[in-house]
Order: sequence, then structure tokens, then C-alpha cells
Amino acid sequence: APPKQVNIAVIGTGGVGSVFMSQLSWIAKNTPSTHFSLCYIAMIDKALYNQDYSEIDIDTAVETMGKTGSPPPTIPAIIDYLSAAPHKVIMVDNTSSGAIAESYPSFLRRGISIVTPNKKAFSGSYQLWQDIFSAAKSGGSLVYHESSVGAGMPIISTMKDFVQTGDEVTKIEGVFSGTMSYLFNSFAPLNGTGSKWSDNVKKAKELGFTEPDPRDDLNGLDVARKLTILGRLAGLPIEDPSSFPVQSLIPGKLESAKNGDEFLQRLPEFDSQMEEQKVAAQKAGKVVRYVGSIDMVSKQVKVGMEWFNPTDPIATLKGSDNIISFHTKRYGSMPLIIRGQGAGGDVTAMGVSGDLLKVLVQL
Ligand code: NHO
Repeated sequence: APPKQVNIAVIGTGGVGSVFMSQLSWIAKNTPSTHFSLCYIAMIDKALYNQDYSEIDIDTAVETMGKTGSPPPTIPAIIDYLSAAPHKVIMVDNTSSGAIAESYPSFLRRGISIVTPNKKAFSGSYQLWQDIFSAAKSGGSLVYHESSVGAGMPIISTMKDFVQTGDEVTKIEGVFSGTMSYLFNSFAPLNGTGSKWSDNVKKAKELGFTEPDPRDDLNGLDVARKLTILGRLAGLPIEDPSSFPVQSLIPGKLESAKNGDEFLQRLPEFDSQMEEQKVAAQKAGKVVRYVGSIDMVSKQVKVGMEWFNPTDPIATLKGSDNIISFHTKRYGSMPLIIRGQGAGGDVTAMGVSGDLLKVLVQL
């Protein structure tokens, strides 16, 4: 049989997007049953595409876009262009753009499938969540977002399996942020004294774990977004990430810092506040960690610092690992636990690439 033809559009070529492009190149070379034709690639201020949809070389796309790209069209114009493409289209959103997220229903309604690590759409208003899935239904398109929780780890797919096979989730808890995991594991390690809070925050940013502005991790919003997504998949109609208690680690005086850089510069002034937390937990024979939980029975969601026994799996995490425990009827008293690296370009892009293949077989 001749290979299946699919058009691919990639928006966002930063930390995750650039790794995604190299994974796409590998997949295209190693999947002879499909021909992947890249017809659109863009970043914030540049786009590359041909009006006749002729193919863009995947290996050199980012470089060519940098040299000869033009300013990106408006979102409605992108949707018009993609919906007239010769083959079925998969749009890969590797940005953290709220405007693109809000237009997912318009992409989906026009038959364009979406794969993305962008959390904004799925953790925005509950109305947007409903619009996205009803638009996909009416457009005959698909939308996958595995990397929006736990990077490449199979968290969302596992959650869907519980729901779609009739299990009942009673509680979900764990460390959902690679940045927070890294910060607390190195700030309050089980052995040794740990390093300064502000130094750790700088390092996490350099390692590519944080969101583009580290305050989006430290204010707890990143974890709140992930819990919103999982809670909704489990059946809770959570209105938005601000509808449950979330503890912010941004000192009040730094909330107004102009940007991420100014924030990082002034953060050392507040190291003593975090030090107090660490010492208080130590005195009680515990360690402090930043966790989130969803109790499906009491319908309570919360995010913040808690103390753990040194033997608890949450206390023994390493690096930027995430750990997520699923308590369900079927699993009884021993939860299903998924643990592994939860941030960084390589593993986040893998979740996106895996979704691309899942969509592909259904097109
Ligand atoms: P970058 O490096 O800032 O890249 C963003 C790209 O989007 C740039 O090329 C920019 O030009 C382009 N862009 C922005 N707005 C655009 C627009 N309107 N039109 C066209 N292009 C536009 O960001 P990342 O790190 O590559 O992240 C990309 C997406 O992946 C974001 O939505 C982010 O939230 C998501 N994501 C990243 C990670 C990660 O590890 N970097 C993870 C999950 C999702 O699992 C990871 C995670 O949760 C990290 C979290 N901070 C944690 O747990 O600590």
C-alpha cells in the first residue's frame, strides 16, 4: 500500500519544540508506512510555509525559518491555511501561548487535530475545556496533551484508562512539578544541609526545568494547572486553577517584579524565610516537600508545602523526578505509582511525539 499522507504544522521551536523537531525527523525516517509532510513551522515572530503546501524539509526547517521566515499570519489565517491543506493535518502547539490555546476549538472544528504540551487550554475555564472536546467531536478531529502533566510519563493516558474501563479513582497525590521537585530535593536533601534556595532557583532555570518565567512555577500555578487537568479527567468539573487552595512561594514583595530576571536578582533577600521552613521540619524529624492532591471522595484539591517522613517515597525523590500515586477501587490499598523525570525538553517532547503517533493511527 502507498504510505499514508499527513500534513504537520509546528508552532513553537523553543526548548521543547526544537527537540520535538529532531524527534519528528527520527520518526519520519523510521515510519515507512507514513509520509510526514511539514507544511507550516513558526515561532513568536517568524513563520515558514508555502501557499501551495509544498513540503518543508524537516531537518533544516528551524534554520530556514530563521533565515527566510516572514512574520506569522494571524491565528484565523493559520486555521484557514491549514484547513485547506491536501491531507489530514496535525497541529503541534509547542508554545505556552494563551491565544493559541483559546483558539483550539476553531482548529478542531475545522478538522485539524492537535497535540501539545501547552497546559493553558486544558486548565483554563471549564467552558473552554468543554468547547475543546465538543469541537473535536463535531470536526472529526483529535486532541492529545500527555505532556501537559508529568512530561513524557504516561499520566494522562493512565488516567483515561481508569475512567474508560470503569475503575473509580478515589485519590491522586504526588509531586507534579519537576522544578519544585528539583528545588526541594536539593534545598532540603535527606542527607547533608542542602544549598541556598535562591541559588537552586537560578540553577533550575538554567537546566531548562522552569517555565519561561520561573514565577509561573514558584507561585504554584503550574502544579494547580496539572491538578485541574487530572481532576477534570477524573470527572470533577473544576472551574479553573484558582478555585482551590494553592500555596505560592513567591515572596509578597517580589510579586510585582517586572520580569523573571529582576525576580531572580532580588530572590536572595528572602532566603531566610525558606530556611525557617526547612529547619522547622528537620526539628520534627521530617523533610519539607511541595505536593498536590485531589481527593475524589471529598472533592477537595490542594497544593502546597507539607512535611514527610524520611522513608516516604515523596521524601526520597531525586533530581527533577515527579511521582504520582493513583488510588483507585481496583488497586485497593496499594496505589499505582508512576515515577520519573518530569521536566526538560527531551522527555517533554517525547510525550508530544508519542501523542502524534497515537493521533496518526486514528486519522
Ligand atoms: P520556550 O523555550 O519558551 O519556547 C516557546 C516557543 O514558542 C518559542 O519558540 C516561542 O518563539 C514560541 N511562541 C511563543 N508564543 C508564540 C506564538 N504566539 N506564536 C508562535 N510561536 C510562539 O518554552 P518551552 O520550555 O519549550 O515550553 C513549551 C511548552 O511546553 C509550554 O507550553 C510549556 O508549558 C510546555 N511544557 C514544558 C515543559 C518543560 O519541561 N520545559 C513541561 C511540560 C510542558 O513537563 C514539563 C513541565 O511541566 C515543566 C514544569 N516547569 C515543571 O514541572 O517544572
